Amino acid sequence: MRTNVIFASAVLLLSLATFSSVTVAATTVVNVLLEDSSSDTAIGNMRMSLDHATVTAGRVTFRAKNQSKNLVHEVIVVRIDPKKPALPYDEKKGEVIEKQIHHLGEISDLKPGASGAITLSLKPGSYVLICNQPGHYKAGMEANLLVSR
Ligand SMILES: [Cu+2]
Repeated sequence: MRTNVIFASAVLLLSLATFSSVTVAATTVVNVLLEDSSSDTAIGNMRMSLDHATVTAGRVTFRAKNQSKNLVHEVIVVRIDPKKPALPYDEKKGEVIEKQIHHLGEISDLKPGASGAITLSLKPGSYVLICNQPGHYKAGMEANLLVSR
């Protein structure tokens, strides 16, 4: 009888351990706020802000909300090359050159008030989220994200 109790406890502990390792591997959610002077007059220009500066490597869900009253915004997730940290930029178009960056995925063309999400599997490294509507990147729509081990 006593052996059965010990065995049952061991099984219980084992399943708890399995459960917690699953919990650790769960997806991290990063909320992304897209704002400009139409959503908040205190914002001189445009802004992209994240509720995390660092996340652990693995699955990351980005949930973006466009707070603008009149502008389309978007979120592009870019992995930064440590040897070339500056993103290539086309001054004429007012856009980051998407063909020349490590473009991992995007939540494109969010209408004013709209929300969207994307889930990516991220390796450790430096990343930047940008809005590449013409002029928006230089107007301040970028946010850094560090992915740690
Ligand atoms: Cu934008």
